[in-house]
Amino acid sequence: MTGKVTLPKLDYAYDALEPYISGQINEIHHKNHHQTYVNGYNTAIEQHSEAQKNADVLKTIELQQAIKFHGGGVRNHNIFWKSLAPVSQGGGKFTDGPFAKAVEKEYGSFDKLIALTNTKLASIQGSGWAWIVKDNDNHSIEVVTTANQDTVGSQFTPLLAIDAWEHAYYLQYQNVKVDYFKAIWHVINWAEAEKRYGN
Ligand code: MN3
Repeated sequence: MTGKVTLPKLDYAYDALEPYISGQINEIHHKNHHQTYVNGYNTAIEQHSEAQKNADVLKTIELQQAIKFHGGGVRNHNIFWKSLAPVSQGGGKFTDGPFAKAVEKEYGSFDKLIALTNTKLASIQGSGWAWIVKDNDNHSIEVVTTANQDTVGSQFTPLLAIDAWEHAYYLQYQNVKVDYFKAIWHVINWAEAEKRYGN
């Protein structure tokens, strides 16, 4: 079947984000969790296409949740891996392009944007994501959260995605997720945000 989504290769080794995110977490997160969303999405789309051929209205309705969940999982993780970089490849390093200037203008500093994002991350109940996005109408930079594998809509250009599911940190940080939220900024790929902001 054409149009299948695939698991993207990472731009860095699994252990390249240590000590902030362990190699074990990255390997399981990529090879198992992300792969599961890829498989789930492809299966649901194939079933949807079959149901459509059969004019099975109920089946197409029932498949919508699986498409939303696994499709969100695919897109969110694709953006998540790009949102991270090893320190040796610029992880954690602030930029000074148009995105950086907009951050300064709207928030005062990168540190204030990080503090706001951490507050939003901490407020997520259960599983979800925090996003630094560009509003496509007024071009402002916003911090938004989504529940489960919900993704941000086309109203926003996602600049950075942070995974707040337990599978993203539990093996290393256990219940102290606030330490994961503090640590991740050491490997945030601000250059990626700069690139996405310009597009
Ligand atoms: Mn995840």
